[in-house]
Amino acid sequence: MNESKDLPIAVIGLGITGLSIVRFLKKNNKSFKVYDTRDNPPRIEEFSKISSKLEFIPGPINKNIIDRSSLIITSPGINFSKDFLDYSKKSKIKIISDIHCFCKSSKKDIIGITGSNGKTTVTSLITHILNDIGYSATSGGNIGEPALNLLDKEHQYNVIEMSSFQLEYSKNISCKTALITNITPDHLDRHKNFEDYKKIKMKIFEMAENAVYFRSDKNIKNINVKNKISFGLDKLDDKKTFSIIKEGNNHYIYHGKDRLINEDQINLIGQHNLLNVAAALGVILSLDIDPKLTLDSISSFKPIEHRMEEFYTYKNISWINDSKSTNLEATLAAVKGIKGPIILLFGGRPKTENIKEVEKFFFNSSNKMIVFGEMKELVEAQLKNKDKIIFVDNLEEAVERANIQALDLNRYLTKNKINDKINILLSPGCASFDMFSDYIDRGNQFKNIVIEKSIY
Ligand code: UMA
Repeated sequence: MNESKDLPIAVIGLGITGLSIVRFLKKNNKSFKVYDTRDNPPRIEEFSKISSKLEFIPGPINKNIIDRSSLIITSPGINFSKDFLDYSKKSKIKIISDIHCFCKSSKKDIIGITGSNGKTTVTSLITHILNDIGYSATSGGNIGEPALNLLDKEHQYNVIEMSSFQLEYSKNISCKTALITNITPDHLDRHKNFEDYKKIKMKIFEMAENAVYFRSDKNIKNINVKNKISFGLDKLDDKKTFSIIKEGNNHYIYHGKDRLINEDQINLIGQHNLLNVAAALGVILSLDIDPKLTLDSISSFKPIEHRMEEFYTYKNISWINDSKSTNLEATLAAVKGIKGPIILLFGGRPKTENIKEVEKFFFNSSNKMIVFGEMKELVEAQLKNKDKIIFVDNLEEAVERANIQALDLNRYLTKNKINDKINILLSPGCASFDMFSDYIDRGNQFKNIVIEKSIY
């Protein structure tokens, strides 16, 4: 930390991250003030127990804060105005993230994980594998537990999910291994443009000892790290590569020339999840651990809540909660990996104006789409297959209509002796804020509606 003047540090935001920053600063005997635009931010009560209320200042985030502070440590959800950023540069007051502070303070190995999709699954999977094979690992960051809270209980490996919001205000973070799962446009309402978003994501490799990356992704390039390990969809013999290869009806993960594991041995649905497993294997290899030692651990890993979570099956119908899909790419990846017909629950607040690519979803003529929320307008205007699309007003109605469609289809498949499983998939491809407080609330409501109605 670099305090240039004898002024307090400004902590911006009093959510879970803000509170973790406050605890960190108190432990290090630093003086601080906390700013939040809300009078009653989410963690104000916990804050009052550990700090004086005088250290909390509600109100707009403006230049006065820069004049009154030696350094700014920001929460990820803050979108600073250009004026604010320009003035902080001019005043030479640095803005850093909680992740930046964590990386500078941690004494253990950090495995940093970012990407537009899959990062939470990979973070959990790596943590699970490492603990299962006898190492000690813990996870934090964007996955939920703010990274700074881990400093009190550091394990051999800190597996940290890093969002673009956190990386934006992080510099020269030195990960033992840094991983990018993939880069597709996301959060463009927050970042200047896609180029800027890519640059922010690539910052994870600055100072990393090892880099693991998706080699089939054109957006991940010019990695300036000595030891590179890749995963992709083409088979390479090199021992520093992992590949997903289709043989017969099955997909396999290869390490160089060696076949490691097949999709039936993994409890995760979809091809994108095989890539997530390959990414985790890349990280394992980067730590000089033999990937063959991890196969049982991979098989025992269970899907995470709200990410391709198959939570209910009845007859031949499987209900899958993928509420974490908050962008189109996540939804396209989800449907691509599923075998059998899909009834897709799609909608919310769109993050992009062009959704024509979603037409791909109708590659299977039995697929149907049920659309809700603000996305309805774009679907109405841009998608052609209207006979396969049903518009509804809320999630409850979406569940009811999906169930009717699935039962109809099931009758047809049974009559024609087709043995396909039917998938009802909530993979909204949108932000949730038009109808829910966040993706977790959306996923929980979905599961509750299905279970309460005892759908059959
Ligand atoms: N807010 C205000 N005024 C303020 C401060 C915050 O209105 O003065 C609002 C923000 O605009 C935002 C909300 O409060 O809508 C939360 O912001 P925050 O920065 O206080 O968030 P935390 O509660 O600390 O949670 C953050 C991450 N949230 C965001 O990046 C928005 C959590 O990721 C993360 O789990 C947590 O830190 C621990 O690291 C959530 C997320 O949605 C799950 N992440 C995005 C994603 O995965 O796509 C990046």
